[in-house]
Amino acid sequence: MRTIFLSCNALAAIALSACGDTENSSASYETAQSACPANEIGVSDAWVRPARAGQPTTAAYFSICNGGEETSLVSAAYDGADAVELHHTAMSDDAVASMEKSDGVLLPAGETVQFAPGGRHVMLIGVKDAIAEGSDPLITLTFANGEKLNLVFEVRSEAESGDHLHP
Ligand SMILES: [Cu+2]
Repeated sequence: MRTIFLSCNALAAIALSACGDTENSSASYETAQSACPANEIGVSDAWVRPARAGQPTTAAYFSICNGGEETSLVSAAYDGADAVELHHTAMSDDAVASMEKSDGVLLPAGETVQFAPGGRHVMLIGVKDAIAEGSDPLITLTFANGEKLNLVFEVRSEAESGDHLHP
């Protein structure tokens, strides 16, 4: 189990170590994939919408770069909620957005998968206490290869897009 603090320094350290792992480093900054930690899963830009007292659900977002073999994100856990689910917001033929639960999100080798408003997100259901800006909720991601990442999320308000509202 590792705890990753997602600061600019941490991201810089990841970029530097990725560079250091590359024999021929001249081209290593040219694609977004170069920020992938070698043989590991890297998560960046992890944030969660604040949850006010009495608000039972909120959503968490991040981007995952898989520097290792193909695997899947199979679950997420947050102690302060009754349940945590992997969701995908889908648009129906008549342009109505709805959320679907998924049992796993494929992470192809060398690719980045975004969890972002309007798309994939981690849904926190039955939030027990308010999640306020300035706090640092800890969410654990579990992968099919057995790897777990304990991530400190930033609590960040953004314009409401409605994607996190459960029907
Ligand atoms: Cu959802």
